[in-house]
Amino acid sequence: MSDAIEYELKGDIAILRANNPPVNALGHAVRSGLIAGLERAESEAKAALIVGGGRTFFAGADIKEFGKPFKEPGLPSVCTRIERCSLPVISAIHGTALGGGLEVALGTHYRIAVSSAKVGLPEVLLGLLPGAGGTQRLPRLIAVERAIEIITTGRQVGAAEALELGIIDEIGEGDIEEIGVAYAQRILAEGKGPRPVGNMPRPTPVDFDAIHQAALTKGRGQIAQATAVRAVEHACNNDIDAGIKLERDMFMALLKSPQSQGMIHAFFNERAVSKLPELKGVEPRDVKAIGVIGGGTMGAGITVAALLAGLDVTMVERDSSAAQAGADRVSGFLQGSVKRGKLTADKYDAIMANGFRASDSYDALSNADLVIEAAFEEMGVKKTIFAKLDRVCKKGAVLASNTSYLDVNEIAASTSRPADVLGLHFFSPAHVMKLLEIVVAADTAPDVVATGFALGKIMRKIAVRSGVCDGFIGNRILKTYRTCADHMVLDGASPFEIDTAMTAFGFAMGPFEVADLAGLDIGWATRKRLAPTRDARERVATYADKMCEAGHFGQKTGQGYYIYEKGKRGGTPDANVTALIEAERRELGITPRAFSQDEIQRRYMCAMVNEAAKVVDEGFARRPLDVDMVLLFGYGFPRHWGGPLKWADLQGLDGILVDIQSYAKEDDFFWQPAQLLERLVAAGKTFDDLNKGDTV
Ligand code: 3H9
Repeated sequence: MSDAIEYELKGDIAILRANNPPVNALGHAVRSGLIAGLERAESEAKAALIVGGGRTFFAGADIKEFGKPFKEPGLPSVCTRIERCSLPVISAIHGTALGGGLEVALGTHYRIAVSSAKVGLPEVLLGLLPGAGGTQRLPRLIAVERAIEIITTGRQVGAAEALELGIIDEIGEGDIEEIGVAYAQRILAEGKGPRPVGNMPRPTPVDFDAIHQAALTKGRGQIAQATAVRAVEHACNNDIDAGIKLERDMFMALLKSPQSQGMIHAFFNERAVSKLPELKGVEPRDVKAIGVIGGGTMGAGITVAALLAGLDVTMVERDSSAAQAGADRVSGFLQGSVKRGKLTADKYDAIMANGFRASDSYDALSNADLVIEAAFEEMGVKKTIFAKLDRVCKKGAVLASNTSYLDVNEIAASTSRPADVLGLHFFSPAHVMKLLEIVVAADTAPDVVATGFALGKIMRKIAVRSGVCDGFIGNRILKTYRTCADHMVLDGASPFEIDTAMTAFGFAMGPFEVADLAGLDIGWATRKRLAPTRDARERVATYADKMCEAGHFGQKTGQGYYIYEKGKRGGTPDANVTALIEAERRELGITPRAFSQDEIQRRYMCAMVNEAAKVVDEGFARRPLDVDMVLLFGYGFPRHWGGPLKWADLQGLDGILVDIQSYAKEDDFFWQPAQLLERLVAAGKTFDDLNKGDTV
């Protein structure tokens, strides 16, 4: 028998205990261990109990095996074998029974769980659908609409809800194996036998066409959810074996799709991105109390994220009324968390009484372990603040700037302790957005970098290392694809067409909608800042400056690219913007041409990929996956493409290079092909090869 399933006979009960840390993924050894265990149980026991050793029941199929040749026994046949066992089979669930894990449990005849356990079918979050009977058994066990909802959202269902729905039969408290054995004994004592879910009546059909269409619309280009709806439909029209076969075909088709490859890339790399080889063995400094300079939206957001992570926060503002306004903002955000049920009222009171204070004096920071400056984006302002921090902060305190593009080396140089300085670039709203760029300056000490990553972990952020360049990883790439969008506008596309094309690609919002949300004054200020050093060959759209001169700063002024009416969601295209664009085209002598949705998407993505390749080649991002995670978690890049460089790999790098070279015939200043892209194409390699340690 395989070590991955430990077998123990306890009286009449055969215990099959998973031993495949960390999450008991259902790899080949586990699957064959389950089959062998059942066979042995049938010869010597009266019931079988399946339980997870360690911290959890099975967390699903082993995702690392996907893409490799499948080895028998496959998970669907394991679940069927369990279901057809001549003895009653019981699963005892703790931790998380997810995906194939829940499918194993659905194959068993009885299910008990501890109250902290969670169950779910999160396959759609990997671009897949449950492929071991989940779409056939769950709707036989619970109401079909509820099964569809659980399968298409991939959400984790708590034990209490699972009991109410009928996914599990009982909740017990205490040691999971003891609970499971006691439950199995009770089942034997009551004379109960196997109760196969597959033999339960087929679910009653619902309006599958409407549900399928709704899933397609909601998926914004993602296909897994809608495909899963069709798989559940098969449960209504087929016996269990035929349904499982159909489900299997659909699962295999999705597994080969670029979307699941993108999402699996995202799954592994959101975990890999913060594990830097250079930090192996480097101990982070202790961080319990932090300071935040600035009580604006950003400072308050950072404060809230830190407070929710259990840190003590002192906020400093320039005077007492600004400190009060900052404190009010923090309290408002936290009350929002209470309203949404994310924070209890008691916890809110405790935080406001003990964990947080706002002050107008830098002296309040003398005990802070780490300070994050989130003040106005102006080098002079930053230098003054860092000089003050240098005076008041204790030795060894980490001094961080939340700047989004300024030179962190220059900021560090304004202190007597540049080794303690780094950039911690949060994204607004900082208590919501997952991305944190850890900006490592020339003199930043390794343990300060490690402290940045440790803080990211405590605050549940996706922390990505960036070198110091204008805009760091994300905003530098953003600037390039935004410029590409501006060029398309000059040449004939409307901002609204571009937004439509990019939301169809999968972005939650198009670039012009995002600009309206962020405020158009930011881009205006950046253009003014960069104007003196701008290359004469650069094409710059100036209609946006005219919008700003007329006070169109986006959503906050009710007018940007779109007009926003109070009480209405979203905006409507502003005809004045179209007029300004047309005037500029006339001035420049441009005859506008039509852009198809495909061309808009292709040019936009090529600009993003080309700049991202330069950022990697220049070393500001260490690996392509760093760029991918920045765009996924900070810029709304669709997860089902895995990130821009994974998208590029999936499209084929040679085609992308050919397109960039053809665009360069129109504008060889903007479209300079990245040398890394050229080298990868020449070597027949992908960005993902670089993630795995390859070089070109
Ligand atoms: C499926 O089941 C398909 C079937 O329907 C049909 C098949 C035919 N496989 O997240 P953590 C690794 S699809 C391989 O940091 P946590 C993970 O990479 C699957 N590895 O811990 C990490 O490795 P490392 C459906 C896996 O406590 C380590 O375990 N199931 C798998 O924060 C610890 O993970 C899912 O989609 C796996 N299935 O969260 C569940 N899962 O240390 C996916 C984890 O090298 N997993 N690893 O970085 C999760 O959601 C979370 O990992 C879980 C634990 C909630 C379980």
